[in-house]
Amino acid sequence: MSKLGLPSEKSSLQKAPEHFLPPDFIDQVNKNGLDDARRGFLKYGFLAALAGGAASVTGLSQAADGDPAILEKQEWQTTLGKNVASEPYGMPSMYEKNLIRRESPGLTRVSAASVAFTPLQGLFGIITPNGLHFERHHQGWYNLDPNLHRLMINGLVKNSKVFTMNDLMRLPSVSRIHFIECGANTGLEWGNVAVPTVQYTHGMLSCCEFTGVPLSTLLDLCGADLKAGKYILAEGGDGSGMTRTIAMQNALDDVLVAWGMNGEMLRPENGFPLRLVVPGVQGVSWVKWLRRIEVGDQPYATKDEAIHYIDLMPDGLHRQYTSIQECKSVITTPSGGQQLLDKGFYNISGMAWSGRGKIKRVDVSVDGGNHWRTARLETPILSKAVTRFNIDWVWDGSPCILQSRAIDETAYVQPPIKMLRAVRGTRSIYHNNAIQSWKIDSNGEVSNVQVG
Ligand SMILES: Nc1nc2c(c(=O)[nH]1)N[C@H]1C(S)=C(S)[C@@H](COP(=O)(O)O)O[C@H]1N2
Ligand SMILES: [Mo]
Repeated sequence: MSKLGLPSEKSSLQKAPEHFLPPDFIDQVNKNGLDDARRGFLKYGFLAALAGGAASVTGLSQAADGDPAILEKQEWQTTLGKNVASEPYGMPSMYEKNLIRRESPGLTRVSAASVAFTPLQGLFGIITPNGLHFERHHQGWYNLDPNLHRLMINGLVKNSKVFTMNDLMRLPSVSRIHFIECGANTGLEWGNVAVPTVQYTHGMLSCCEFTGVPLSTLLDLCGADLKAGKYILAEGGDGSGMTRTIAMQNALDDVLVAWGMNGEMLRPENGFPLRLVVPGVQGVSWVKWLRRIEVGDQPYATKDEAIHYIDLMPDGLHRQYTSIQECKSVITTPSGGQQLLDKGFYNISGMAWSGRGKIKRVDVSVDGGNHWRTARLETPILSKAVTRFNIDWVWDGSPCILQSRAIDETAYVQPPIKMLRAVRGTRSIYHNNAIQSWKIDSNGEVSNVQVG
C-alpha cells in the first residue's frame, strides 16, 4: 500500500498532531474552495487560521519542535557534492526509483507483444517524461539504425519518393503537444473492476510535445491525387507489419511525420527515428518506425483494423473504424492503491482529454455522483492534449467516492459506466471512456470501484 505524497510513493506528509477543524470549514472548502474558506476564517475571526494560514489548521504542517530534519545539519550541507556530468545523461533522483513503467503480470503471453503502463499517479502538469511514456508493441521494439531508415510515399501520387532521415529533417517542421492513448486503455474495466491502480486503469496514456513535418507537406511534395485519394495507408518498419488506414481529411489536417518527442529524438520504444502522430485518434494509428505511406481510394481493411481494434457490440456485430478517442478524465491524486494519511485538506488533481478538441470543463464529485463541483483547469488548455485539473477538498474522515467528469468543446459529456454499457455491452475491449470512481475508506485507503 503506497502513501499519498511524492511520486515515488514515499510520503512527504507527516502524521499531523490533533488539529482543529471549525465545524463549517469543511463545508466551505468543499462548496467554494480554499480561498473562500480562508476569507471565511477572516470574517469569523479564526485566529489559528490567521496566524498559520489554513494549511496548519488542516494538518499539512507542524511546529519544528524536535524535528532533526530541520534542526540538525545534513550530510549534504557539509560535504562536497558530485562532479558535473557524473551522469552525462541526467537521471531522476534515486528516491524516485519506484516511479517506473510497469507491466500487468499475465496480461499477455509474451512480453514483446505487450504493454508497459505509465505511472500517471506520479506525474504533474500535462507532459509525460520520455522515460515514462507508455509502451505498446505488437512484436517488440528495436534499435533501428537511422542511417538505414527510409520513408517511401507511393500509391495515388504523381511522383512516388523515398526520403532519408536527413531529407525529412531539412523540411519545415512544427512542434505540437498532443496526447496519445491506446484504444484499449481502461479496456480491462468493461466487465467489472479489474486492476488496482490508475497506472493500470488509465496508464496507456501519455502526452508529449512532438516535432516533425506535417504529412500534408510530404503529400504535396509527391503530388498526391486529392480527388481520387481519399485514404492513406501507414506502414510500420517492425516485424509486426503494422498497417492502418487514415482518412485523407485527417491526413491533411494535423497529422505529423515526427522524429522529436519532448525536445529530443524519439526513444527507440516509441518509434525512433520516425513515427506518425495522429492527434485525437487511438494509439494504434500512430504507426512507429514509419516506413511507408500509400495514397489510396478506399479503406484498406488491414488485419490491424479488421480483426483487431474493432468494438464488439451487444448484438454480436463489430463496429469498425471507431478511431476517435472520446472525451475522458481521471483523478490521479488521490487514486487507487494510495492512502490518505489523515483527514484535512487535499488537492484533488487529475487529467482530462478529448480526441475532438479542447476540454471545456471538468466536474468533480466526492459523494459518488450526487453532487458535482467545477474544478480549476490549469493552462495550457490545448486541443487534443491532456488538460490538468485541480480542486480543493477537505476530507472529513468518512468513507466517500471520488469521481471526475469531463466535458469537451463539442459539449460531449463523459458518461457513467452504466450508460456506456447500456449501448456497448460488456464484451468490448476498446474505447472505454467511462467516469472512474475511487472509493476512500475510513482508514484512508483508496481503491477502484464501479458505481452508477
Ligand atoms: N510499427 C508499429 N507501430 C505501432 C505499434 C506497433 O506494434 N508497431 N503499436 C501501436 C499501438 S497499439 C499503440 S497504442 C501505440 C503505442 O505507442 P507507444 O509505444 O509509443 O506508447 O503505437 C502504435 N504503433
Ligand atoms: Mo494500442
